[in-house]
Amino acid sequence: MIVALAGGTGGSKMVHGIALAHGQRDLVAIVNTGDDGDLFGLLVCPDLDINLYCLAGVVAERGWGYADDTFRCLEGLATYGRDAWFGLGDRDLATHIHRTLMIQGGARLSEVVDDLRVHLGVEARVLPMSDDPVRTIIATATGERRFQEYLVRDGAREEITSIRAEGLADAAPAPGVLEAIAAADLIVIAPSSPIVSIGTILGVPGVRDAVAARRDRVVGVSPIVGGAAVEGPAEKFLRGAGYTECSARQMAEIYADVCSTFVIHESDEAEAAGIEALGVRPVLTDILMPDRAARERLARVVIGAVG
Ligand code: FO1
Repeated sequence: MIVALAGGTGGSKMVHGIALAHGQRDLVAIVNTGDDGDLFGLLVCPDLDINLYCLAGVVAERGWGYADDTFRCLEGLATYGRDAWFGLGDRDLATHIHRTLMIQGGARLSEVVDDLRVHLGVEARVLPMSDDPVRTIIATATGERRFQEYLVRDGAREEITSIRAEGLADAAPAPGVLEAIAAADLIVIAPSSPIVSIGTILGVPGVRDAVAARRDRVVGVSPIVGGAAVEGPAEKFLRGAGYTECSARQMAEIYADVCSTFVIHESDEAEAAGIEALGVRPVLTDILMPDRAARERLARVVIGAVG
């Protein structure tokens, strides 16, 4: 069984690649929920939905939301003066309405995700990191805001002064999370943000220790190439968390206690010695995933990286 720890857009590409290379039957994705939020009274879980839609083959080309969606409801809300900065498509809204109704009916988030998974025809198991609400809060010089407000509404423009994950210290791993980590033949840390995606998953009490206990079977994939993020404002999150270096080596250092092997881009060859010095084995390949073939190819390298 392969277990992947994943955030949203970058993470889902790796999860999809593993599904293409290995199949979905023995695949478990453990997904960040710190990006979740409430919009128009609906519980929205971007990273879970991105992974589900990607595995179901219905994700939009841009990497989030449902393919070929329309935005008539959002346009209508804007007409009434409502905030329309978060692109909730009409088909996507069905997911948020169904999830919210299930939660209001007493279901746990992990039960909802499994219900969505079955109805979307996804064979892989998709687990939220926790059933307990965790909310990433970003602080800048102008104040605090929720994760999606910082990223989407405000375009991640301001420097971050601090990041905290509300509810994380009291969150319990969702059912199946620790069991999957303990039973995995391979654990893949996807190229998502080490701070606001993977860092949040590893921050759920008990998860970092569980992954560290399997360190020999853990392979990480760098989200940084040539000192810059492959996608998203990863540098801002790193600086906000107090890191001054943005490099593949720095990523390996953040994960050194939990992963024995780290896959970096071939152009970052000069970083390999520094990664080895951390006690982490570097593997060099092309880690960019512009298309389906590249995802599958990288997944094969990642799967082959741990003997
Ligand atoms: N990302 C955007 O940049 N703009 C959006 O309007 C937007 C809407 C959206 C709706 C549903 C969903 O599941 C994801 C959505 N995302 C959007 C992506 C998401 O906010 C981020 O990529 C993740 O939170 C980062 O992991």
